[in-house]
Amino acid sequence: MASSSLDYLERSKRISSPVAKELLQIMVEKQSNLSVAADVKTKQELLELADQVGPYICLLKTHIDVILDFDADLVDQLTKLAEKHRFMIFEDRKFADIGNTVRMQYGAGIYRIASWSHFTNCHIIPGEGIIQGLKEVGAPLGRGLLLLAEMSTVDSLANTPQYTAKNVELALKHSDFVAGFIASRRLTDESDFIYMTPGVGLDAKGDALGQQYRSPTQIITHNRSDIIIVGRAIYGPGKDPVVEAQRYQRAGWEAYLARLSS
Ligand code: 5IU
Repeated sequence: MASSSLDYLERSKRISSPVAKELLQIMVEKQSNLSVAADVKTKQELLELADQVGPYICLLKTHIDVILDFDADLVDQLTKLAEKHRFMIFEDRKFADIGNTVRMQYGAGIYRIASWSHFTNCHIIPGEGIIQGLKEVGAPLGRGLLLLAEMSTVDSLANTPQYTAKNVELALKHSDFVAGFIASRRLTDESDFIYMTPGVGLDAKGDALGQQYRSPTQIITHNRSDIIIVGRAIYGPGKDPVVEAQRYQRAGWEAYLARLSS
């Protein structure tokens, strides 16, 4: 049976990645396949947003390098909020350098991403060495990698069949560290991975810089992805993050139930 037709609970028992397993368990417990993309500028904004939306999400996606006043206390507090509300953390770092360099970028520097982020992601532009370099740092800490097999933007160069297929090939080869993909759809039934999709919105169709939005129904029910990643639709101008997080949580979960019954 294709694993996308199994429910999240059944998959949590079978999937090999420990972080994907924990994430699927949280999704079932909280009835949430919503990740909030917290693209805010300050420590206080990030912590406030995480505390507000925390009850409704399974995963908080960060861009830690945009935080003006980043310090080590921020990740301590974020980790506490993740425990309080039971969500996981995904630093959307999009590594893209050679293995030797990403090893340092992931494990060291100011941000020490591997020390606090359950998931991170990379482009496979440099080839297999980037996965090997990240794995050296992340695997001993029990972290998981997501491969950027597709992007949501209108003219992304990642969305070519050959490039996407190479992502799948490398994920299968490194399934001890690769937990899943960033993609608009499920890419393989050969082995189970977790799929996360940005570019999701119920109202706007896109932004002025090439972003495109599709509905939770399209992404979860029809494309068989697992997690919707939603940013500005939740905390943008005039939005109430609690109301919008609840709305997207509901929409994402209904789309999942529709997939199971289809
Ligand atoms: N993001 C995308 N598209 C992608 C990838 C990542 O939008 O293909 I990979 C990120 C960028 C931003 C979030 O952090 O997901 C989407 O935010 P909005 O919902 O505000 O567009």
